[in-house]
Amino acid sequence: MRHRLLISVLSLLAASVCAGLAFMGHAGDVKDGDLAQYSVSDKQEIRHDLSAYTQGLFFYEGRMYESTGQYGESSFREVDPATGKVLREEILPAEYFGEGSCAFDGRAYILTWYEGLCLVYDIETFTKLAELPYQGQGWGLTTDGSSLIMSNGTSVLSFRDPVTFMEQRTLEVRNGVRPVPYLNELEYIDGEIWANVYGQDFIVIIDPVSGQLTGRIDCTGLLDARYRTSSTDVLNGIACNPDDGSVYLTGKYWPWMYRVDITEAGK
Ligand SMILES: [Ca+2]
Repeated sequence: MRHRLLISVLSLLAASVCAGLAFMGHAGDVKDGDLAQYSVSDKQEIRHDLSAYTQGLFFYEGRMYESTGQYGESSFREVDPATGKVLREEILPAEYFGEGSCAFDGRAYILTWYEGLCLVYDIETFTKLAELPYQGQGWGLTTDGSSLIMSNGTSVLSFRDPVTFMEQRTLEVRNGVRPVPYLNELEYIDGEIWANVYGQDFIVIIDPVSGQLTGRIDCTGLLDARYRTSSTDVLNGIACNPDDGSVYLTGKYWPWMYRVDITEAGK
């Protein structure tokens, strides 16, 4: 619960925080005076399948699930959050590039990148129930408990009906006036949307009503340099266990995932 309490308290202080850091690497483009800055203050290492090109990570009823990508390597699996061991696995058809995933009402939803289909499985039996079509690319997926929330590589998130996958509304994510593109893996935590940004070592926190960023979590160095190889790919994968508020982060082809404490930078 630690991060929840800190974020709740610190959000009240956000207006007084003025880190003055440029965002998205474009110095001078955006003033981040209203953006709360967080970092990983503590982490617990948990093994992560080195062959997992992580696209989605989430908890459902106390169990952790992960979806992975790449043609011929894509899968959906249940993972032991204590050991990282893969407990169950469904290999996706070789012509599907797995993307983000989440669960709603006993069903797991797994996006595909270019295939335009959301794969729906019974989360208890891993039996495929449906393939729901959508337009455009699929990147990240989460749920606020009533809608599914999807990213597609742009700055625009779409809210979708869990039964039909039809789009209900869209939300442009902005930092001030500037759109924030490349939104990737998503996690709905305590009324806000956390999002990986493709190729970046930070996570953004998004107000799901206004689309404005409210915070930025610096994850630089989360995966220690000694574990990096030529195969190591980007930070991607956010899961929160609502039972205890614990947050887990990982990356594509990372040897570790981390149960993390998030605190305001400099505190
Ligand atoms: Ca997630």
